[in-house]
Amino acid sequence: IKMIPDKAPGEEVLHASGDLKKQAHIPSFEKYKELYIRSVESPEEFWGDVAEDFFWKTKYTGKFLDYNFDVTKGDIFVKCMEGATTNICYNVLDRNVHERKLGDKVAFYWEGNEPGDEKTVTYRELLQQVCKFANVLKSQGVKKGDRVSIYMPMVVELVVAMLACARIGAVHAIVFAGFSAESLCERIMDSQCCILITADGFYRGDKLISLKLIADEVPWNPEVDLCWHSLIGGASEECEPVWCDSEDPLFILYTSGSTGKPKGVLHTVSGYMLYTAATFKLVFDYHSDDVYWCTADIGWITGHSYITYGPLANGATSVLFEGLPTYPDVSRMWEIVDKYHVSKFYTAPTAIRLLMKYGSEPVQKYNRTSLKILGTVGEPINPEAWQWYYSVVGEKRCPVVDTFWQTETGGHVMTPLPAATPMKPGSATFPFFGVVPAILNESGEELEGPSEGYLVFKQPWPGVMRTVYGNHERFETTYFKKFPGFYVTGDGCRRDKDGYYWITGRIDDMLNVSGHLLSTAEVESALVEHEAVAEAAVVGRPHPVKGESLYCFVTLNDGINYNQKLEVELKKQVREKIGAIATPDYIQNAPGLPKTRSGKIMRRVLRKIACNEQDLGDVSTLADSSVIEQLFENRCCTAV
Ligand SMILES: *C1O[C@H](CO)[C@@H](O)[C@H](O)[C@H]1NC(C)=O
Ligand SMILES: *[C@@H]1O[C@H](CO)[C@@H](O)[C@H](O)[C@H]1NC(C)=O
Ligand SMILES: *[C@@H]1O[C@H](CO)[C@@H](O)[C@H](O)[C@H]1NC(C)=O
Repeated sequence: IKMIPDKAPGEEVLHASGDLKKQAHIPSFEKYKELYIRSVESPEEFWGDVAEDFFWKTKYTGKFLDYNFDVTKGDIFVKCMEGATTNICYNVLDRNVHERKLGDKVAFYWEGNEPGDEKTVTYRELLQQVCKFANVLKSQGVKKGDRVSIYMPMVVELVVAMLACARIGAVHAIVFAGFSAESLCERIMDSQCCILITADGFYRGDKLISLKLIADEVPWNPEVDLCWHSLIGGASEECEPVWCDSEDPLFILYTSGSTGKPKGVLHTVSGYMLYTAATFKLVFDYHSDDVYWCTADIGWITGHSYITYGPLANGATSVLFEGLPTYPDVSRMWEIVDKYHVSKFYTAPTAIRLLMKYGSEPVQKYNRTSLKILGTVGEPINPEAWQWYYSVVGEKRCPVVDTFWQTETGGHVMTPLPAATPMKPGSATFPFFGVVPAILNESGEELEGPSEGYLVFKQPWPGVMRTVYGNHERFETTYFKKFPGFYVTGDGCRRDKDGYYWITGRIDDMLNVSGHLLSTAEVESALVEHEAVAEAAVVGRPHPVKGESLYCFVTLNDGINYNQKLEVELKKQVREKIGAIATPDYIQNAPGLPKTRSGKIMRRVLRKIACNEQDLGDVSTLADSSVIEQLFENRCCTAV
C-alpha cells in the first residue's frame, strides 16, 4: 500500500489543526495506515470491534464476510455476519434510550421551509412515534419482507416511517418527492409495494408541491386513503421489534440505469448498519457534543445513510431541514448553522457553487465559530469551490472531507479522515477502512503508480449493495461482467504520484445534474414519446452551478416545424415523465444526427457541438459529415 502524502513543489497540501488532532478518533496518517491494513487483512477483527457496540439477539454462524466477486466462478454474492439476528431500529433507538441513557438527548432539530417553523424531537419521543407507527403498519397488514413505498417531504414523519418499517422487518422503498407520478408509479410497480405513505403537500421555497395529487395519478392504486394522524392517535407505544437475519433486506433505493429503467439497489440489515455507523463516526470525527447537519434529502442515499441510520446509530443530534439554501434568502444555511451551533456540516458541491455566486457577505453575516468539519457529497468538487468552502465558510479552520461513494456502496468508500489525511483540494484522497480500490485500463489490467482509468474495488466491505431488486442478473451485468473479479463503479479515476485518488466522473453515458445521476437514455425516451419527435440525443454541457446541464438534440418527424410552443411541450414532457431535475436546459432542432455507419449516435461529437468546440477529433467513422455543419449553425446559445 503506497501512500506518501508529501508536499510537492507548487502543490497545495493542507493539514488539520493541532486542536482537532488532539481529540480525534484517528489522529494521524500513521494511525490511519495501521488501521487500514488491519481492516483489509483481518476484516473480522476490524468490523468485530465495530459490531461490539451493537445489540445482537443471536451471533453469526458462518464466515464474518463471505463473497464471490468473480462471474467466471459462479453467482456474485456478499454476505456479512450471516446467521446473526438483530434489528436496526432497536439498535438506533431502543439501545440509545435504554442502554446508553440518551432518551432526553435531541435526535433532530427539525427546521421547516419557513423560518420560525421548528420542532425538536428527542430519542425517547422518536422511539415512541416509531413504535406507534409500526403498530399502524401492522394493523394495515404489513409484515416482515413486505415492501413499503414512501413519498414524503423532509419532515420528522419521514424518518418515523422508515424506522417503523425497519422495526417490523418491512423493506422501505423511498421515492424522492421531486419525482413525477410516472417515476413513482414505475418504482412502486417494480418493488411491488403493498402500501404508499405520502403527504398532502409541502412548500419548497415559495412553491407549493401537492404530493398527494401527484401520487393519486398512480392509476392502479385501489386503496382507500388513510390519515396518518387519526391512525397513530390510537396506536400503542409498545412494539416489540421483529428480529431479522443479517442478510434480510433493509431497503430498496432506485438509481438511474444507463439502459433507461431505474435499478432497485438493495441493502441488507447488519452490514449496512455497521458501515454507516463506522463511516459516520470516523469521517465526521463524531463526538457526543456535536450538532451535525446534512443538507441532503432523505429521498437519496445520502439521507438514508447520513441523516437517518449513521447519525442515529451513534446517538447524534442532527438538524433535519425541509427547505432550500436560497429561501427566503441566500444566507439561510449559515443562519441555521448559527442558530443550532452546527459543528459538522455536510452538503453538495452544487449548493456550494450556487452560494459562491453571491460572494462572502451572506456567509459572514452569521456566526460560524461552531463549525469544525465540512463535508461534500454527490460529485467531485472542483478546486475553486473547495477553496471557497474551506476559506470563506470554514475560515480555514475546518478540514473538508470530500467523500466519494454511490447508492450502491451504501456509505463513503473514498474519503479523507479529517484529522489524519492531508488534504488536496478536489481529491477524495484514500480508501475508507475495508475498501480496496484499483485502477484498470480498458483491457482490464490493473495499473500501478500514477495512472488513470476505471475505478474498481477488489473485495467487498460490509455496506456494499447485495443485488438489484428482482433482477440479480442485471446486478451482475452492471457491476461485475466488464472486469471479472472486480466491482466496477462506472467512474473514472486518476491516481497521482502520492497515491491520492481523483474521481474524474462517469464513464458511461450518464449525466450528473447537481450531483444527481440521470441516464441520457431515460431523457431521450421521454422526448421520443412526444408525437412530433422522431429521434433524440441528450448530452451534458458543463454548467457553472449544476455541474452539467441537459442539452437535447431532437429530430422531428417529417412535415413538422420546430417552434417555441413545441419546445415548451417537450420540456413539460420530460418534467412529467422523469421529474423537475431532468428538465432540459437546451433543446436544439436537429434535422440530422451524427451517426456511425452502424447507426450509433456519436455522442462525443454532440458534446463538442453543445459546447461549440470546433475541433471534433477523429470523425472517420461518421456516416454523413454534412450534418455537422448544420448542427453548428443551429446551436442554441441560450437556455430554453
Ligand atoms: C460530473 O460533475 C463533475 C463536477 O461538475 C464533473 O467533474 C464530471 O466530469 C461530471 N461527470 C460527467 C460524466 O460529465
Ligand atoms: C460566536 O459564537 C461563539 C459560540 O459559538 C461565541 O463564543 C462568540 O462570542 C460568537 N461571536 C459573535 C461575534 O457573536
Ligand atoms: C493495459 O495495461 C497493461 C499493463 O500496464 C499494458 O500491458 C496494456 O498494454 C494496457 N492496455 C491498454 C489497452 O492500454
